[in-house]
Amino acid sequence: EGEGQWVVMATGRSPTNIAVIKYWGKRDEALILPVNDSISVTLDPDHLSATTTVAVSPSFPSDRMWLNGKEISLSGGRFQSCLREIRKRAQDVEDEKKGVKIKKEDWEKLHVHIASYNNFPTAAGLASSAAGFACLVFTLGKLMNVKEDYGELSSIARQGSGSACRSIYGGFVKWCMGQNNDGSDSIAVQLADEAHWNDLVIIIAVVSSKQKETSSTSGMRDSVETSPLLQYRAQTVVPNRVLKMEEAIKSRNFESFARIISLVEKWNHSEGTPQVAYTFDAGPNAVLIAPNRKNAALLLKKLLYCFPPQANDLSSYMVGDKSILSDAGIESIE
Ligand code: 2P0
Repeated sequence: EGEGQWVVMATGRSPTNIAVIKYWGKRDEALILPVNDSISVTLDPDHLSATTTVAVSPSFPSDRMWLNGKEISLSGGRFQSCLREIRKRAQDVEDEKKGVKIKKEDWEKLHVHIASYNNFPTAAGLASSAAGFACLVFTLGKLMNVKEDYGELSSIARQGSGSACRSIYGGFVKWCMGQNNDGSDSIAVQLADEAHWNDLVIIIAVVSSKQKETSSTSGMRDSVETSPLLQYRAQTVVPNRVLKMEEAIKSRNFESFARIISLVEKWNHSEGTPQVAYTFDAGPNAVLIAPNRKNAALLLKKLLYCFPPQANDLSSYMVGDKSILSDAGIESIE
């Protein structure tokens, strides 16, 4: 092998996350700074995640990226921000097996190839940008031996897509909106890790896998420009709910958790206490949260009875842990 023929690689995986206090509206579009704090649950990486491999070699003449096997353009400002911010923090790298030494200052001249796959349908509109940008930043950081902590990595991922900053951590995560104009304090922090409340079961009812008509970015812009309610939500409603939600997560109080994000009305009313919670993002697909496997199995039975998946219909149910199906006496959803 002649000099210049080597390739060094790193691979990472990041799950998507579902907000229980939503991020909606930006105060700075370029830096992606939000108008309110948000809180989310990061999903199990086995089911809804992005896996990204990044490679560097002196034989690459430019940065390139493939998403699910198809080449995509890296020219957008969001990709460029993430690449620039990670490159700036790159350190010396030594791969002894390959006999390769990359000096910190070499990273500016070296180019990367990025290959990313989602293990869920990208078109289903299930926060694929959150998993994708978190994974891109995390994996580039690994390749370039970046030493910054997760808080700093989250603020770089944020510049790819706001919700991506929350996917840097597992478990329950809060994105603090921050006060500074440069975004330095607009970072995500972990409220509780994935083991803290692992009885919770999340079921996603995929009602449509069509690309949504309004992107989150432009929906937020319209809301900021035209809605007199948005400011009220950000300044008055959310701060209070964030405190209540943090408390509910800390004490694993499902009743309080479910009340904040609303109820699956009929069932919950008939039982007197919340059995299941639900939430929607910027699309038609429902995210249902059960406090335990028993309620998750009951919920699945009710869903399949009322909304049976039809042949040639895209509706289906995404359940992380398939053994819940057998608990419910269901052989398979398809
Ligand atoms: C959230 N959503 O908190 C909210 C709830 C959708 C509804 O964050 O413009 O793709 O890339 O920062 O992160 C989706 O918006 O928007 C989102 P950008 P993003 O999860």
